[in-house]
Amino acid sequence: MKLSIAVASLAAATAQAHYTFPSIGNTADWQYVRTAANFQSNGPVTDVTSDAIRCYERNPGTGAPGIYNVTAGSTLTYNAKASISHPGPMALYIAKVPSGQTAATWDGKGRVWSKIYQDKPTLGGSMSWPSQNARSISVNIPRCLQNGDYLLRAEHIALHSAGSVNGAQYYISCAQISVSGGSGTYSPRNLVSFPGAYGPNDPGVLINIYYPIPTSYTPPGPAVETC
Ligand SMILES: [Cu+2]
Repeated sequence: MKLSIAVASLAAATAQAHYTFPSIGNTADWQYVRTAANFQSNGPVTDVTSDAIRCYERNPGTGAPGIYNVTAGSTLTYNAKASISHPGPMALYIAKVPSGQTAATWDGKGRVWSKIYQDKPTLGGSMSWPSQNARSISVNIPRCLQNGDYLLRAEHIALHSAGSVNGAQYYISCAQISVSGGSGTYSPRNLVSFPGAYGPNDPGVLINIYYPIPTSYTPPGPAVETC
């Protein structure tokens, strides 16, 4: 009895250490965000070459119920549950849904993703991460986007055990949005695919953040696009 309680509380503590990104704005969990495979376990993706690195869907091919309307140039919050408890970089990517599909039907495959948000650590002494313990991330939806449907991919990479290959943990989900009011001049310089954008040996994901403490940090993937 004592042992089973100890095991159960250990499992609960482990699950609490992980997190999901289940909602945007003030909406219900998994209403506009595709249900992630870790919706119960909260566990991460660790293989950057797997299809799970794209949107980490529980049921690939099944969209979320809704598509969320967003005005270009506005700020959208992408919410974490419970909180981003591990150290590491936060990034957001966006991909335009091709004609004939919607944000609820498209799979997001191909070199279609561009980065619209990336945070970086404060260096010196130790690395401190802007997103650590945050419950949401605010992202500016570029004012220059073309109007239409997009997938918006949230990604936090936990680096606490990233000193060995495939030790980095990827917490991911994809939201379904429809953008209006954009100026239409968005022209990303770097488009990447998932999988494909990252390798398991990239310096930003194969890194010991504790010893020796790094004096620089390069996040994986492309540069952030600007309007
Ligand atoms: Cu964790």
